[in-house]
Amino acid sequence: MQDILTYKNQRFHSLWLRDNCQCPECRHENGQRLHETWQLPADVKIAESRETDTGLWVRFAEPHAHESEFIDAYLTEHAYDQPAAKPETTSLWGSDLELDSISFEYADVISDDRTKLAWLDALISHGITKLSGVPAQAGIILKAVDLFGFVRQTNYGTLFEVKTEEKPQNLAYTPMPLSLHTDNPYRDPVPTLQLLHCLVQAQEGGVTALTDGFEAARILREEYPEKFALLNEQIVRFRFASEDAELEHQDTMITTNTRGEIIKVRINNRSSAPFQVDFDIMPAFYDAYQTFMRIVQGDRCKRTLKLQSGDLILFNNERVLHGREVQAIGARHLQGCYADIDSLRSTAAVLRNKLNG
Ligand code: OGA
Ligand code: NM2
Ligand code: ZN
Ligand code: ZN
Repeated sequence: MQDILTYKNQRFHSLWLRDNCQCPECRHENGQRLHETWQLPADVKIAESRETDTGLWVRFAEPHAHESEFIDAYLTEHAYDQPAAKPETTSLWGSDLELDSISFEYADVISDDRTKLAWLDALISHGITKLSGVPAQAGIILKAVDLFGFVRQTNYGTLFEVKTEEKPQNLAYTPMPLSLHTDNPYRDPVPTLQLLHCLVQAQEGGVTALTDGFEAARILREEYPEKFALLNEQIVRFRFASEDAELEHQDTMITTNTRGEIIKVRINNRSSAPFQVDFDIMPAFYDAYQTFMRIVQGDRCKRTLKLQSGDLILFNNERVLHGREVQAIGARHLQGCYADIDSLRSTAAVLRNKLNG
């Protein structure tokens, strides 16, 4: 049995307090934990405690005697009894997405840290951003990645050229329309960010379509909970095969965490392998998938825009689906690459600390 200590109306367990001791024996100066949590006495008791000018002082009882001090802000920030509601960081959007809220000038982003942070924060909240005025030069896309992280190389290269090819290994390299999708669901792990930079726009067609997959999944869950459950539970396979690659991965189309929050969407018509759900479930599974795609492709969710030469979109590839509408007429050339969102979040956090002193 653990002791319970109440500090400013928040209860804390004795083991939690012992585990989070900040003394030099328990924490390296870099902040990393030195003791092994699994080796702490599960029944550690509190012998004595008092509120101090700065927070809380605790003395743990023999035979595990130890003293800890916690500053007030630490306990407030990490309280788990009645935790303060954390500000919502995800802004779901539909076809009414305000382009202003996600659009930035490249020149400002590279010269002004506040604009750069606003750009990264927009990616975190909306899952998509657009930069204008990115020089229409081959390879500049890698400079854009350098602003927040690292490129993720794949069998498509460090970066890939989205233009019509003679013998296209992927429908992306044709002028054909592409229904809304996330890239590379056949990979493990899936690249979490994608960038597309428009060098040359088609005379006609080649319009970009975007859907917030989290919003589409939210609508599916609200309107058809059983269909949501099928896409959330049934495992499907994605596959890509060419001369030099054979990639396969299986997972659900909509992934939730154990709290039921939608955290990943995986959709790619071109690369879906034959469904192999149970015989009795197959008809309902198709119905759920088709219903979800009607929501994804429908007027409530889908936002279209035509990228101009010098535009670059950066998006969360596990959240925002992208597509290409209408056969492209005339030369069109985009460059694309993948990257990962953990480094983007880190860059934003470091920048926020720097700017806020
Ligand atoms: C892709 C893709 C979009 C476009 O290459 O995967 O979605 O507008 N391209 O060409
Ligand atoms: N390309 C553009 O995930 C996919 O297969 C979409 C990816 C070929 C790198 C296309
Ligand atoms: Zn300690
Ligand atoms: Zn794509």
